[in-house]
Amino acid sequence: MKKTIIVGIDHYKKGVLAYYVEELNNLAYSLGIEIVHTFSQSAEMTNPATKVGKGKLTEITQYTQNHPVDYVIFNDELTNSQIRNLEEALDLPVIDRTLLILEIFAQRAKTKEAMLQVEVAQLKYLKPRLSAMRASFEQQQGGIGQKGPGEKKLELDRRKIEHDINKLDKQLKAMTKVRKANRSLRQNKTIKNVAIVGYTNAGKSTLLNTLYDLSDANKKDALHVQDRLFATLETSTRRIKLKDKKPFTLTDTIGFISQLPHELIDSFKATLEEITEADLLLHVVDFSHPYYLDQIHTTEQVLSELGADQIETLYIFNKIDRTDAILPEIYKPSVKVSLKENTNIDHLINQITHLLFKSDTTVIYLIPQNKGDIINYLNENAEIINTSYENNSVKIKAKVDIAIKNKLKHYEV
Ligand SMILES: Nc1nc2c(ncn2[C@@H]2O[C@H](COP(=O)(O)OP(=O)(O)OP(=O)(O)O)[C@@H](O)[C@H]2O)c(=O)[nH]1
Ligand SMILES: [Mg+2]
Repeated sequence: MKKTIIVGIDHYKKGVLAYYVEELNNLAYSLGIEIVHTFSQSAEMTNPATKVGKGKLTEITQYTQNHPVDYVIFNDELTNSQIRNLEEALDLPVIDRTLLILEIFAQRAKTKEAMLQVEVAQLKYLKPRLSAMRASFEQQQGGIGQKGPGEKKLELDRRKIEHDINKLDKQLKAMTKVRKANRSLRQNKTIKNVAIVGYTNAGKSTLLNTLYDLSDANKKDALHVQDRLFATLETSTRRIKLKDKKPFTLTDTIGFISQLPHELIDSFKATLEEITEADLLLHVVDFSHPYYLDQIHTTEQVLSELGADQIETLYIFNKIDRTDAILPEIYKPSVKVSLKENTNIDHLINQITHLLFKSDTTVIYLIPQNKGDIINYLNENAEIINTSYENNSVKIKAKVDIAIKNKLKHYEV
């Protein structure tokens, strides 16, 4: 296993740096990198040229000269010149949090679209940092002692990157078109869209699986759930039809993390559009996490960056099998659940359907029995309260939305 040290600048409130370092630890570990030491630097002592101050840099150099270390990972994003200065001083490859997250996304991406999205993000990150990154890549490849290629080559590479970004962007745009078309097909059916959001590892995919499991469907392909950061990099949508309830679509997407690289948010915009166009957001929170409040805050920041902060939201405080904490008052409406132990799922479903369909009205229809298609349509798309038979007609009391109400006006009694 490769060994690294972590350097974090403490510009957080008390104790929170330790949590970000722990998170960075997990991220690095899943790339097969072991953290051997952590340095923290108070925010007042930073130096714009090297991020850390002179004294800290000496301290770090002394450590790396006397211990086997392969990388230095910074918890904060670094500029081109900071990377260059640090690599010169430390004589080691320097990586920042952004690059680490990009690397994980690159390893986890499975679909063509996700792979393209990550590649574009990587190129956009790389472009302004080309000269510095080259040194670190060469060192990683064992090219120690070799001089970096000349400026001319660098210029060529920059142009090639520009060209590649444009090319990949075009391919992504084509995929976005297909995705849009699929989505508008769904919207034609006046079905409501629900999107699951939340910090990575909160239980989003587990939530989709739980609801899908309770749903009437023939074939059930469960989503991949795992106890690690960024298990999901693809968007998955399922039609959920719970007993006696109206159907809706449910979309699971990538989790958020603090300092989620802008390049990633940008290139994943198409995937994340499912969120901005949702009728309701289910914000899943790992309630057993010591810093769950920070995670909620981070998630809400990304949502507002996406322009999705005005969408009605149900907070789902998950993993109550692991905590006795009291629900925070400010996050409402909310529900406490354990998706693992299936605690409080009925309440969860009622909350979701209440929020989603609260503007529906109760209507009584009298439909001739030979109009089977209309009866089926109601059964599929409305919440049926009761059904009875009168002469040659079916009397149906149902809760319907405005679109159905307009469409079936003719049969109302
Ligand atoms: N103890 C406990 N663990 C849970 C609960 N719900 C989910 N988990 C576990 O939490 C881990 C993460 O679950 P996922 O559903 O993959 O989380 P996610 O939010 O989709 O994560 P990413 O896709 O990585 O963003 C898995 O190991 C789940 O089994 C719960 O109620 N209690
Ligand atoms: Mg997931």
